Amino acid sequence: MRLEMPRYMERLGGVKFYGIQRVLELTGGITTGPAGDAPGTVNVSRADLENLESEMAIIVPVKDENPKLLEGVLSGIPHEAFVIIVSNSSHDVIDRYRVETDVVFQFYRLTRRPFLMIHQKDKALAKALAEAGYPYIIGEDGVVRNGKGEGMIVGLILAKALGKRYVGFIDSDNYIPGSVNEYVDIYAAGFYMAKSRYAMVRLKWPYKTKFVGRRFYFRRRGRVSEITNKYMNMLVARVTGFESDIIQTSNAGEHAMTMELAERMAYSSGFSIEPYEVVHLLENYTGIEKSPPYPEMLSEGVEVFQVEPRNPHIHEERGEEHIPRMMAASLGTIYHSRLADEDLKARIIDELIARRALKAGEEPPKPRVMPPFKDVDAKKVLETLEAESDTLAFLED
Ligand SMILES: Nc1nc2c(ncn2[C@@H]2O[C@H](COP(=O)(O)OP(=O)(O)O)[C@@H](O)[C@H]2O)c(=O)[nH]1
Ligand SMILES: [Mg+2]
Repeated sequence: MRLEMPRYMERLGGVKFYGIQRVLELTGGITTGPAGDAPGTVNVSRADLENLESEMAIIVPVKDENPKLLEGVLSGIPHEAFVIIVSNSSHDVIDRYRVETDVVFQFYRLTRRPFLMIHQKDKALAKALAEAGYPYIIGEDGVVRNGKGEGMIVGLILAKALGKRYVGFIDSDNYIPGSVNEYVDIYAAGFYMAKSRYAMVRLKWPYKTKFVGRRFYFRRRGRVSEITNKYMNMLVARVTGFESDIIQTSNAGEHAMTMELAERMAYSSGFSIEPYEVVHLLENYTGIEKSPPYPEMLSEGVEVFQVEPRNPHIHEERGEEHIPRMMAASLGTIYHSRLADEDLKARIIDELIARRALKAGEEPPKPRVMPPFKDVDAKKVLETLEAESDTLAFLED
């Protein structure tokens, strides 16, 4: 895979944000000679991608998706990567989780792909997390709360239990297996470029593609993400004193981290998890915070790559109602940041009111922050699940 080298980089204390890099070739050919290392490009060989992917877990959050979509997503994940599915699908009318496990077992029979799969509401999961010292995602009813962020954290802890060095996320509602394939290769290419042990790769969809009338319409930007990026960059300006547009991936659901970074991050719930990751880095590792939670991240540095894939992003359409809620949750992470001043807060309120995502006199929701899982005994979580879970499906090679 050949990518553009980042054309610019902004260094904020310990955090390097690289500017958007586009994918130039999905397959970059030989990596030596004139075509191999053309100036301004990075060409990562198939073998290097596969090596990195063999140490990677891909976490797929699922909630009531069409099983055909899930099957397509599985088919797109490169063979070497280990698949972890965390499902919060309902089992009232039909047992959707059962249908999903059938899909995955059939896929295993035909491809021999190892996988691990669990239901978010499994009682043994909550018990295992509580015993291992991570009760933060358990709700009052004694099981893990609803939410995509909560599912992702479950996946991260299981990836740690399996000893994976890299973790990436792929949504289960993606219609294009080829784009899934490209996303995972991009994660690997990012880790190939990274110099720090603390690296993150975030994707910026080139287009949010919709079918309008009789043809596809390629919208250049998603609405929520464009607005979140605008205010995230204002938050950056509160750190540097300079406005910039360096951050282009605030809402990147498709993103990946080294485990060394993932286990040191704090997370927020539901759909605010992705923008909160950026806020957390800005608050703690840009030099403003004199005693950050993990000083080694400040001294070694954190690298954030932002890559634009070639494939369009076509996913399930959810209707308009959840957009204001997502926007309020996203901007809430910025609004409630300790870096936000009164001026920025006022602008966020105005924006949300104008977009009917907030009523006058209200504040956007405060993110519920969950601490790092670095000191959680992840292996113990998996052992408890293997002994007690009703929903765990786990097949190693
Ligand atoms: N495990 C889990 N996955 C979820 C939950 N809610 C949503 N998802 C999944 O998270 C992904 C993103 O959700 P989606 O509604 O497509 O969000 P959008 O694409 O950002 O609008 C999809 O794969 C969903 O199936 C949840 O509560 N738990
Ligand atoms: Mg989606």
